[in-house]
Amino acid sequence: MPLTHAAVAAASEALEVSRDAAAVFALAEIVLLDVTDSTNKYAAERARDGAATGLLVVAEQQTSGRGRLDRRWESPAGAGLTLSLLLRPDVPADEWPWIGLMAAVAVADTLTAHGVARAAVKWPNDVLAGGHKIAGLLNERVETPSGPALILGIGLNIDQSAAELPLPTATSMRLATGSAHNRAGVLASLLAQLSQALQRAADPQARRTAYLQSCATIGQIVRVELPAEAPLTGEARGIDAQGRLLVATGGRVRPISAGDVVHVRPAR
Ligand code: BT5
Repeated sequence: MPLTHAAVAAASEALEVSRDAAAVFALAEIVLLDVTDSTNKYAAERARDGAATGLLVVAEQQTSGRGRLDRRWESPAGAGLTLSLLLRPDVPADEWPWIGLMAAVAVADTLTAHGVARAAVKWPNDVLAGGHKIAGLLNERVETPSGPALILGIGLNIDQSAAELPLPTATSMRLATGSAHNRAGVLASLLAQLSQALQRAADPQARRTAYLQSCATIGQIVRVELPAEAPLTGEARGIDAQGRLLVATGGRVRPISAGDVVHVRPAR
């Protein structure tokens, strides 16, 4: 069923409950688009034009949905959720990665609340269900005349059949649970979870605990493709205060701030 503006606005009412407590995240404006190239691109343009924190952009279809490193996010019209949230976080830039990490936890928690088994985060912010990718996040810092902004981009597979997914290693809520899900309802849960998660992002202890609980990467032998050097393999041991993945390899522990992780097998 297509999302309507009324349904998205109703979904955002879930936020009213936590609005007092969560000054970090109140929806200022909702844009629902039938089609756009990329909601992240749209939100970034609005950010450069001065849009305030709390702009939510939801698209029924993206013609050029983006992943990290110029990869693509493929999702048929109306099958999943593709959205971006513009934030202007009032915290130092080295805290920003935690906002993205917590957003991934919010997606995993939303899936769990909707009956998806074994929903977990793969560091840094892919979301898996039973080891298959069900959601991806693309978080981008954008420089704007009124200061830097953070665009949180979320693609979540809801109604796709196996044939509508780009890879055999991908899944959707429908495939994972065997039943259909109301997209407006999923959006409402996701916004409420995001609101909570973004509050937690400001608390070093709470965010670390929440991330470690949700993250399937720790305790795995991982292969990490690094931006400018040869891939490395080692045991993912934990995350540090900056949210970097700690990988034990070649007799030392390397903090990884950016890279593509493959779970090879459990460490023990
Ligand atoms: C991501 O990148 O997973 C981030 C995806 C973010 C998409 C959202 S949608 C709303 C917002 N607006 C945008 O333009 N983007 C964001 P990455 O980790 O680089 O993974 C990309 C890879 O995931 C692709 O190369 C495919 O292999 C795979 N992929 C593409 N579409 C997928 C899907 N629907 N489900 C699972 N995997 C997919």
